[in-house]
Amino acid sequence: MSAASLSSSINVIRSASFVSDKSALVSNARPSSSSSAFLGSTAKLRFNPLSSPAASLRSSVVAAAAASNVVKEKQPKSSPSGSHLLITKEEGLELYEDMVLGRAFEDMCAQMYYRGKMFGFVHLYNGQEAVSTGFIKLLKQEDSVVSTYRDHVHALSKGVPARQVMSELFGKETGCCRGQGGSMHMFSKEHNLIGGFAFIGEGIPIATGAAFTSKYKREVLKEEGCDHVTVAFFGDGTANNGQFFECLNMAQLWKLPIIFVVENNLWAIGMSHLRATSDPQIWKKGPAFGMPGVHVDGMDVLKVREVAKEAIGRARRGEGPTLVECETYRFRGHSLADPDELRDPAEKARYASRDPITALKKYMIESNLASEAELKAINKKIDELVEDAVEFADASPPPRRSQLLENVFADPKGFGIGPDGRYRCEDPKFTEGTAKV
Ligand SMILES: Cc1ncc(C[n+]2csc(CCOP(=O)(O)OP(=O)(O)O)c2C)c(N)n1
Ligand SMILES: [Mg+2]
Repeated sequence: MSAASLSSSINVIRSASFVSDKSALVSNARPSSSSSAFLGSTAKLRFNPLSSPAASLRSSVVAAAAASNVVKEKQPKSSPSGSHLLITKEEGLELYEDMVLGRAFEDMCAQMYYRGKMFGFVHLYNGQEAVSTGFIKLLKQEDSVVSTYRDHVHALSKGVPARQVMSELFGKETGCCRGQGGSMHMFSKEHNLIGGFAFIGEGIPIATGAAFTSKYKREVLKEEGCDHVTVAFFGDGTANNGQFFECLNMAQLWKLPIIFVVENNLWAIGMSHLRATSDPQIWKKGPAFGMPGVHVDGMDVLKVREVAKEAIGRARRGEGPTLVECETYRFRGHSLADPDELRDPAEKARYASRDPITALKKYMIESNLASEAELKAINKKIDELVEDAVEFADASPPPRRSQLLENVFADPKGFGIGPDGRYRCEDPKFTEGTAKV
């Protein structure tokens, strides 16, 4: 790694430190020890040193080099206005509304799933909202987002209407994929949501390709103003997959405008992060490939947003990719089918007490950025919006049968569907070989 890239990575790490300092305001109410409770579950994990010397080494590395130590390298920075606030009132209200939307929408999803309105697996994002909101609310419509199977909230933050997301979950024709994608495959061309991907790691090369497209348009096709960036979200477990490393290499080699955002919620289904990876500090893999790596408290939307600003800015200026590890936590099981019996109740309680929505609310009120009544009004507005989404989805028609072969065959009309819209296989003499294909 060159000295230049090393110093650039240190700068980014320092900027995260600076954020952590300032936005400690968010955590004023928390005991100071909990405001830097990184690697909370993994630090607790016990290894048997006799049976696994490597594991015991790993455990001490974690204790010695938890990212909270990284963020202790503080750089004091005064704001030009002399204000200590990281956001304006309008920005704060936008962040609050987006996080409340994500939470309320998914709480409703759980209800609808258990009432049998949705099919297949449904993975909720409860607890991780600060990551989606912190990044996506800084993006333009033309910027791209690539998600995973935990994709509803990314879609909402990117501006896909709640009605369309809920309808997709209900498998209805009015869904953003006309009911053909379902929970794990949200997609919207209009909003440049390039998709939820059910196979882990599958979205990372797609995102890398999208970022390559932006660079190609700008540098080869000379498209004026094409400074679009791509943000790829994926989990800690996924960061052990090969595509991740291949894409880090390509992205840095070609200085692509992409941000790799690892949502490290400490678990991959029932597998603890520390048990599955040789070095639990995922952000370090950025500098290993020559790009900045940042670790940030993913339960704090203001910290995430500051790190996101810097990474998105770098990408837009053509300075290349950034790897950001957001330490976060999911408040529910892996999917709605998971009884969530493996995770330690004390760990769950510890993260529940750091709810990112509660923290932002407290910051807004204590900083006189919003009153309790204003925030309540937002909650009410969102409740109504989610109710409306459910009613809309419920009343929407199911996809027509003719959609079945769409996106499967290049020309479904010429293949399985006749000019009258009926399936060829429904022709009376189809089995006698008389159907014209
Ligand atoms: C290629 C592939 N292998 C295995 C799976 C099964 N699988 C589904 S979710 C998951 C764990 C992913 O964990 P993580 O990346 O941490 O994401 P999280 O669910 O925590 O958001 C696995 C292994 C899959 N979907 N795709
Ligand atoms: Mg995970």
